[in-house]
Amino acid sequence: MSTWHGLINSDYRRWLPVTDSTPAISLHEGNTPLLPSAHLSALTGCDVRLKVEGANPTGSFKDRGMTVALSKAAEHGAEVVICASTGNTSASAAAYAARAGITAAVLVPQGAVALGKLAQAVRYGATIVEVAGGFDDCLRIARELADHHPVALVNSVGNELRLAGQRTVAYEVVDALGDAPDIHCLPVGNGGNITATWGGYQNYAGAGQATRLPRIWGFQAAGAAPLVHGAPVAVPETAATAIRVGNPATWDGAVAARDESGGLIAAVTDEQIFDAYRAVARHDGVFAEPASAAGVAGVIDRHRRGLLDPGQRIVITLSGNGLKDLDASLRDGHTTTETSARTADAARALRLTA
Ligand code: AN7
Repeated sequence: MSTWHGLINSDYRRWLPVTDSTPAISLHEGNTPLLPSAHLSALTGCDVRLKVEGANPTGSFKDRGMTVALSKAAEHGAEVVICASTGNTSASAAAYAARAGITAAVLVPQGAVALGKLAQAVRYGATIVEVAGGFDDCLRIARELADHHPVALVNSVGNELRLAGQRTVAYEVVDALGDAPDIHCLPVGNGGNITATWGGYQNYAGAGQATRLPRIWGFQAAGAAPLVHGAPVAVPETAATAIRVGNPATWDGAVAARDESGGLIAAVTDEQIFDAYRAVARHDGVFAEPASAAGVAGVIDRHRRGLLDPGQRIVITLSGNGLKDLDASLRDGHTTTETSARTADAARALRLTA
């Protein structure tokens, strides 16, 4: 049995911009499950697989890029890294910075970050600034700070290190399936991951590791869908806080991924996102955070509207772990039945007869 020691220590290392003098700052990220979904396959008549990115060390796909960004930051002797975040980037940056002995400064939108993500950043020892505004304001401030102070920006905007790391998801999918799928679906916020996922498939096909390229289907929340409208959204709104972004920094990359792959970027409502969030937990046993279910919502929506041909192989990225946002789960309704400390009462409450 071979053991896994993270992306930088794997065969994927040759795709990463690291050298012999780059220290490996790793939490053994990557190598995440690619699970068949019996439920979604039966529903759509397709072969649907779930790429469970919530299984990464800090619970999201961000770890793929952050291992590269912090390894390079450590190589260059950085003392402080900074990022803007809807939550997952801050948790990941904070963890990898802790491992590198670097200080992480994170800017998050006040009151609009799932508590689990904030708790991670706090526990990993990040310096946290809550900005009275949205993610777009956080990113503007982070960029200005990085321009004028000796701090390294680790947002994926123009950050080849982050994108190179995030491309590995496509390599893993191709290696698991033997070739690229017909369609790869994923949620879209700031546009970095759709850009990286497409870039990964392109790299692999270019190197002869895949014979074909997938269509990339990205999904934004309807209240935060600038790429669908073709214009920034001044006040983005969605309960899927991870993708509450009005002006994606990697706009051109996202549009190129859509157009070059013959794919699409479409909107799904919060209701559809939360329905999908419930469905993958209930039927597939995967607790993914709300935003990360946008790709599932999109597949279900396209199927219902007769826009999904059966017989295709579909991979859906579930980008983050449901444990990060317990409020979303409990707010969404839960069933508890109270009883006394007697076994017979519990049996009655559970409707167990005989
Ligand atoms: C679970 O943490 O942008 O389109 O600052 O956390 O690459 O932005 C998170 C984004 C999808 C969207 N799913 O990816 C951040 C941040 C989850 C996410 C996205 C995010 P991008």
